[in-house]
Amino acid sequence: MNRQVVEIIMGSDSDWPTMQVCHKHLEEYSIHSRVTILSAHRTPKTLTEHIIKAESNGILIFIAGAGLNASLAGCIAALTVRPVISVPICNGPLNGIDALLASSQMPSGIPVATMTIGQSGARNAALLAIQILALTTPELYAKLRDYKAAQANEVDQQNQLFQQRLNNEFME
Ligand code: RP5
Repeated sequence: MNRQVVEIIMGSDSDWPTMQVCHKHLEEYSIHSRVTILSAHRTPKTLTEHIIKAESNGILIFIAGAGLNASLAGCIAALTVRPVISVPICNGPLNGIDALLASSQMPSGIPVATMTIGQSGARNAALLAIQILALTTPELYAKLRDYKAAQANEVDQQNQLFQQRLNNEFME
């Protein structure tokens, strides 16, 4: 996909080690995302202007990564009708629980799709965005089917090896 249709927005450059996982995963599906640092608390006015412009420039999905009192995803969701996916960053004294609750406990009427805390969440955010795009892009749908089949195959192999190991241990 040449046109940038996914934007990753993070509250600080300290969120990049987590959000880089999301960016990389999108790239694996040839989805070139735009990455921007904007903060709900530190740059509220720029964030508002940015989201309005991004939507009219063709961004279809926003992925927000923020830690602590993570208002970023909710603020983006307040400004757009595009899907907003949130990745709670694992930092601070509560290790991301605060960010998880902040972005999952949205008031009725303003949905935010909140992922797992940290890098797993960043990967899942990319996959969810790909699944949304796959609704109208058959090549992405096919790639996702292959990915699911490979994942299932990996678990089958793990199980076979595990059964062999158990058998060997039992025979000893
Ligand atoms: C949040 O505060 C950011 O998303 C980041 O996770 C956290 C800490 O930011 P820095 O102090 O590292 O800039 O707004």
